[in-house]
Amino acid sequence: MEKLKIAIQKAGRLFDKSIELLKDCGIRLPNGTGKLLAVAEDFPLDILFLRDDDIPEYVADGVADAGIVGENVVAEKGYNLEIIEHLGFARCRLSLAMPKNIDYFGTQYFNGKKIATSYPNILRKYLEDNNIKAEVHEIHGSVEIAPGIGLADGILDIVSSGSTLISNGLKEVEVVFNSEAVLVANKELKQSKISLLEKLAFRIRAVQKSRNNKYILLNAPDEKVPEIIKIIPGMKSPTVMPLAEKGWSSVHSVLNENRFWDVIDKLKASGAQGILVIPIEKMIL
Ligand code: PRT
Ligand code: ZN
Repeated sequence: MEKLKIAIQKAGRLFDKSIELLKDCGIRLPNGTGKLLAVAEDFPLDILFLRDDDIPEYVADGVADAGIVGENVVAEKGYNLEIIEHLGFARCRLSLAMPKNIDYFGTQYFNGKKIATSYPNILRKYLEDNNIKAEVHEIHGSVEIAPGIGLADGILDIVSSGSTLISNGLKEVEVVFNSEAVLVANKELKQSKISLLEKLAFRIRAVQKSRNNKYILLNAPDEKVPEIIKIIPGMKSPTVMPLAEKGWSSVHSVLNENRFWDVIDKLKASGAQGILVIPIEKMIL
């Protein structure tokens, strides 16, 4: 039987979330780590555990059919891969940073300067696009200490909270690239593999949707129901059921996480009571 081979990071920031996502997609892995390859139990899938930097190349070469990796790594390696889904975790940005006590007057500050980074390709492209002539100094690991030891005038590095920059006396001055984990695939898969990949992507979308949405139940006086329905329109239309107490109804709907508190405030103002919000496990539209 045809199988899909997917590469994920063997240890690091992407590992737990990658495993959790596969699990939420109904794919179980045998226990025990440290192996290069695992065979999934209830989906025709083999999982290869690799260093994240190697994933784009393995997928491009066809050693793996697909992979889960940061968009930053995909962009830096430059292979021609298909981005199938954005996965919403390992969000970060690649930013230019410089010593905090030096004035920054715009991108031309970096003209004639030396910039340290582990992302030379992304940096060179940015410099070219912005007409900056700077020296690119490629280093691996601890990029943030380069200005402090006189190795560079600035850096291009991954930022998430920004605390690493602050504790090294640096300030973030330009966001060059926004990144999150993505599912990538080889562009020349055979049809049988594409079908499996689509099946996996369908499950991933259902998991993602469910994470962004909540099931909401509330009680309201009948005369308030039309107003409340406008606030929580639901997937197709909300469910409205009479309560045992005359003149009252229960309204059920689905609520997007991004609008959560705003919607709750509006519902309360409209006379909703006994509001319950429940996580959704899967959402198939
Ligand atoms: O061993 P392997 O090569 O597989 O792993 P790795 O050490 O190269 O990568 P890893 O596990 O550190 O990160 C994997 C991916 O996670 C990256 O390629 C990014 O896509 C994503 N990611 C998300 C991050 C961060 N957030 C992050 N904060 N990767 C690194 N960092 C580091 C960053 O290098 C910096 O030193 O955290 C520091 C900044 O964090 P803040 O919060 O202080 O700003
Ligand atoms: Zn790496």
